[in-house]
Amino acid sequence: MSDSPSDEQVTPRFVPLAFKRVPEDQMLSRSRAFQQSIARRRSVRHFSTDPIPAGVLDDCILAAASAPSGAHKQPWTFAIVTDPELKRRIRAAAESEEQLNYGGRMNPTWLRDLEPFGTDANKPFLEDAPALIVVFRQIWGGESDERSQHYYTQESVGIASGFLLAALHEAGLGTLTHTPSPLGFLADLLDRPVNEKAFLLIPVGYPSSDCLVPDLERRSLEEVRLVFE
Ligand code: IYR
Repeated sequence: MSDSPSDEQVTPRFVPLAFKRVPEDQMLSRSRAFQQSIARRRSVRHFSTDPIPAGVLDDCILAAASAPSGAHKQPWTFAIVTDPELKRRIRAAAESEEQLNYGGRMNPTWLRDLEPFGTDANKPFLEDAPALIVVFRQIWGGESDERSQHYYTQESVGIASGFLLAALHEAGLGTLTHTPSPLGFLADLLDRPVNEKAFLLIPVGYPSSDCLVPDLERRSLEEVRLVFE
């Protein structure tokens, strides 16, 4: 007798892992090449309006959706927004929240910490970028009357978002990890069900030709790495 969804669960068939060992003499050049490529990724706040070639965003989303997740629940939805009117509404909603943030909802220390980045409540990139990808986190699965539990959704969606940023960068696109706060308006504007919470808003496109970025330094290997031998 099966009286709950978990009773109906089937144990997956196990199959041999199709793992290809990289020859040892190529490993260091590959790890170095990836490190050097991803280190060139920068947060882009000034976008060209040029469109993105068809299919690129779909591939990147599939790469993101291949991330590991708690109990393989795959608790994510990725919304691609290119509709100018919808982008305009997202910008308006984000800017009205950010006006409150910059107007005092962020404390003085926070505002001072943001000064080097030159950010303010004005968010033209939400309309200039040819696409916005909104990452939603599913706090549970299925329909409300037959919910399935999801696990480690923050970690799972965080990892998927990292895959997505890396894939978009490797495809030749600029991105920003934008977190207008609070993010609730995104689920409303995109008509998402109650189990989906907006996690991250990622403007995507080509940097504008006059795009400036802050000249930042990254922590060195010695600063970020511990070795226990
Ligand atoms: N969400 C605001 C403020 C902001 C906060 C942090 I922490 C940043 O690293 C960048 C911005 C905004 O988007 O302007």
